[in-house]
Formats: sequence, C-alpha cells, structure tokens
Amino acid sequence: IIGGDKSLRGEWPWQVSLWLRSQSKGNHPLCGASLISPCWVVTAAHCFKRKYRSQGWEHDIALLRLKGTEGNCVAFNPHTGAVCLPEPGSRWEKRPAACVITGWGITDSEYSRTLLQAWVPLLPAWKCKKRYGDRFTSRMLCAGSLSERHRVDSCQGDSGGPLVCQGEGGRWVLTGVISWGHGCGNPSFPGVYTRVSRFLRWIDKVINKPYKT
Ligand code: 4AZ
Repeated sequence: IIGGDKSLRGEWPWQVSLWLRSQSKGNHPLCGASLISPCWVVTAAHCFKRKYRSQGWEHDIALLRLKGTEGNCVAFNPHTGAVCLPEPGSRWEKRPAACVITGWGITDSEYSRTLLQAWVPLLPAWKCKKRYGDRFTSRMLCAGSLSERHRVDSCQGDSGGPLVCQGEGGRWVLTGVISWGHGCGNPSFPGVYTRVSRFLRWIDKVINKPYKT
C-alpha cells in the first residue's frame, strides 16, 4: 500500500494473508484476500495462475474454500469476521463513497510488517480507459489518487486483497479486489480492481454448489 498508514488490530476483520509454502525458498506471503463467510475467502485469480495476466486481466477473482466442516472453518470473534458483498448492480463509483484498500504489500520498497490501510478515491472509468485502453473493461473499477502530492495506491503483494467502501448504515462492502496497474503510486496510472458486483451470481453459484470432500 502506497500512501497509507498502519491499521489497528481488528480494524479490518476480514483481511486474510495468503502464504506460499516453499521448502527451497522458505514460506513467503503471496497475496491478500477477504473472508466473506466462515468457510469462504475471495481473492484474485492471478494469485494462483502464474500466466493469468498474460491472458488479459479479465475475471481476476477467485474463491477459496477453507478446510473445515461446513460453517465451521474460521471462528469469528471481535477481530475476525466477514465483509459484506455488494448489492447486485450497485455502481459505487457513481456516488461519492469512502473507500479503503488494505494490505501487507510493498510500501516504499518492501513489504509491510503491519497491515496498512489507505483511503482511496474511486475514479470514473474513462480515467483508466484513457491509460490502459481496452484492457480496462466494465468488470473492473478504477481507483487511486491523481494528485502528485498525495499518492495512494495498492502495490505488489496487496493484490487479491480488499477495496471496501462504506455503504448505508456504515457497513463495509467488498466493492473491489486489488488486481493490477502500471506500477504503483504513479498518478498517471490509477490502480485497477475487479468489480465484485459483476461476479455475485458466480459467487453464489460456487458457494451454494454441493461439494464432495
Ligand atoms: C501487483 O503486482 C500489483 N498499483 C497490484 C496492484 C497494482 C499494481 C501491481 C496497482 O500485484
């Protein structure tokens, strides 16, 4: 996270850190993610498929089912809980919304030891289309600070993590998944986020599908 500050313990109870187990390189952090229920986590598809990005950046969303019996995977408590999903068809960028990105990814030069947070303005789609052309689609959100003086952005290591916006009654809604962008913190190249509201039916289908163990 570029231009953010440290979060407090339990402030973003849905934030997940995905790690890769490696005996040769040692365990290391891979991506962010968000708890949407006790057994399901939303993240970015490119966290799992190395060549994902070269196939275009569309549909950069993945669901992980955690180990455990149904409904009993992660125990919720005041520091651990789920984030809300958006209403179908909601278009946050049309209203002035307060949105926040969080992650342990790169700050100035290295990964952060504490979870960082940053308020990030949602931008009209044309600001990303202008920079990224047709790679930026309606299944994506454009967000970031366009000011040289106050750069706010997500960066490597944050992807898969949440962009949450505060909805009615102060509820936090998982509006975007940190996905891609050209560099980090460059006011000419905003960050690009998977637009979660476009994947609600898919999420519902996957989660409510009976599964074999
Ligand atoms: C990345 O490499 C990445 N500035 C994530 C977000 C952004 C750029 C790169 C957006 O995971």
